Amino acid sequence: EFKPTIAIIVAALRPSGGIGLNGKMPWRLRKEIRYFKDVTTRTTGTGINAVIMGRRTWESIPSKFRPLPDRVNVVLSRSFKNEMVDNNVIHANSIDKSLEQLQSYGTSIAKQIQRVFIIGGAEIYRELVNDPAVSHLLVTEIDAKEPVEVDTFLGFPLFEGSAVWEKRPQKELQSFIGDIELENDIEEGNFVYNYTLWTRK
Ligand code: FOL
Repeated sequence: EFKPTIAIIVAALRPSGGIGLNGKMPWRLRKEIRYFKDVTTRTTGTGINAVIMGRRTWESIPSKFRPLPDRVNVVLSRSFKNEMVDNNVIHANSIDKSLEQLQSYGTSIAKQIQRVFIIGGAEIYRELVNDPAVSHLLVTEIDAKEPVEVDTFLGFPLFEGSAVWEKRPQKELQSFIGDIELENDIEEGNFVYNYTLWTRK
């Protein structure tokens, strides 16, 4: 049976939940993007991870960085008619179809899909956060010293208190990410941020 761990990963401003501006992220945080890359890529043993994203997030990734290397990339769009694999990128029109495709793709390349990361954007987070298959949220909580303009938000309540999700102790995050180094209160320009893990209550 194919039951990979499915986690949402996102960086969001507190307390607003802002995540985007004009189709891009409102910041460029070099250590944070390295954390994203390390966490989404890291596996134990022989498997490979997958990243699932919406079509607009795919378009927001600089073309020199996509498909994100060493991960199976899945792009979701309602206008994809059939599931297909094109240049190592899986196209699908639903999460269920994505998981089916991932299972058979993993078999075809003789690598098990270990973890699946939902990497956005807002519309995808909003639709998938309520799917009980999503067991973990990896949230980078960003505080801004000076106000930041955003036009896109995490589509679900979290920082104002969630009836569904609870923040876990840092040692549980460390155990989830293995040997990746965690730093606290990282400062970059206008921003100070921390990495957190949330699970269902
Ligand atoms: N979650 C977190 N915590 N931080 C993010 O930046 C983030 N970004 C997205 C989704 N969840 C996130 C979606 N946007 C790249 C660019 C945009 C993007 C996701 C990834 C990207 O180019 N990543 C490269 C590394 C690029 C670099 O080294 O500058 C990669 O290989 O992952």
